[in-house]
Amino acid sequence: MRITELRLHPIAVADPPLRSSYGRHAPYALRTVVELKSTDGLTGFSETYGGEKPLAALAAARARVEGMDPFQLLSLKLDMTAEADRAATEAAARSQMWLVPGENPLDEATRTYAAIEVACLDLIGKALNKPLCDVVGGRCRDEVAFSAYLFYKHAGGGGLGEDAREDEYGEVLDPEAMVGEARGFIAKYGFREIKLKGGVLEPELEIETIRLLRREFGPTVPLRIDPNCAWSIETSLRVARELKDELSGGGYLEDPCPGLEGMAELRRRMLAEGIETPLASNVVTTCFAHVPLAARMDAVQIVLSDPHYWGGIRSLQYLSHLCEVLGLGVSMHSNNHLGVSLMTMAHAAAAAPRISYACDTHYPWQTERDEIVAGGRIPFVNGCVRIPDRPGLGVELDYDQIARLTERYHKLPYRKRDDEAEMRQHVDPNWKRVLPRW
Ligand code: GKR
Ligand code: MG
Repeated sequence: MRITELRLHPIAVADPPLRSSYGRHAPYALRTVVELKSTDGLTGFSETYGGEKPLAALAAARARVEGMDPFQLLSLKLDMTAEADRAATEAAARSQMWLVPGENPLDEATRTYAAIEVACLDLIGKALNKPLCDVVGGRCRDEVAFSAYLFYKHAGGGGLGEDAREDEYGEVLDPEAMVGEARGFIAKYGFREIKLKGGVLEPELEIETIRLLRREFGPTVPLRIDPNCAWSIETSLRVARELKDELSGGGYLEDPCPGLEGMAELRRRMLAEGIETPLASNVVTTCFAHVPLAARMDAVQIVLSDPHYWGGIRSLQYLSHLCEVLGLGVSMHSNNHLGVSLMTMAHAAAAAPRISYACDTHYPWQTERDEIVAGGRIPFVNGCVRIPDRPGLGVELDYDQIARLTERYHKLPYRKRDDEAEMRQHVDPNWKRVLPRW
């Protein structure tokens, strides 16, 4: 089998005005759908970051990909990422602190390779008539648990004008409203772990939010909070102290403060006070070179994997193994995405045994009107996605939807995610991302 054609579909997906330390989400999130056609008449898919740069990087890979045998992933990986991986030894430069995910030029090669790899594995699964996780060595679970990924948000459901989406949760800018959002998420999807995106309100209010969530759902629902580096070491320590009980029992503190050194110092000071809440990260550990370093410094105890920027599904398996050897835990990070990415994440987690936490997903923030998977939205049952008994990723594309979302992409004035610009336009004309803010 050979790849005959690489097709790229840039799309725009309605997204509510969610808040984080990056700023505010724009009315449409950008994604790219990759399609590989083969000499066997099969088509493999993947979904990745959107906008100009990811699209250009994928287009530049076309000459290498067209004509290749999709089974020969190793040589493709070496060709595309070896140089970037060598450069990644400059660990700090590869951090995800200032750039929104998908915009760091240092992980561009890995991201681009990942999108091609997943589409090749989808092709291989289809050629062998096997689910994707079974063609990379088999699965350790048939269903993958996801967490309720809660965001503070402004009023609005995403989209613009006649294309605006219903606002399911309304404005959520205080602790009580967040409990309402959480109730909605859990009633609708059955999630059994909660992640709160923090770094938005004063830390006292975010502490209060976690306390109310604990009161509402009890200790059997693990809680995690992620302010994306918005707190100083001092503030992080105070939050860790105040939420010592609430973040225990399967919860964690994610990227509270900037930098590997900052996280390591926080950890030392937490342990000195008897606070054992693990620190997780998708900011200071974004590539393999970071992992032994973070372990040695004890800066991170849980690495947040993500097939989209760690180099695909097989890289996630390596990461799972490496973390096992180093005694680190593994969970999964997410960004806005649709059903093709959700299935990629589910297959990746099914094939990576060290993942022991419910994976993050932005999926509930998108709607049926934007789904690109034929047949509509992928269901969560008790907070889990089941690995379908179908070849490859187990989904096909809805081409009418792709056409609609591509048309919308071309009408948009922006070609990259810029949460700061959204803040300045809608909330405060002088808003700047300041890390740490508190
Ligand atoms: O969607 O605003 C967001 C998140 O802040 C996302 O961009 C982060 O990468 O979910 C991510 C995280 O865990 O840091
Ligand atoms: Mg995070």
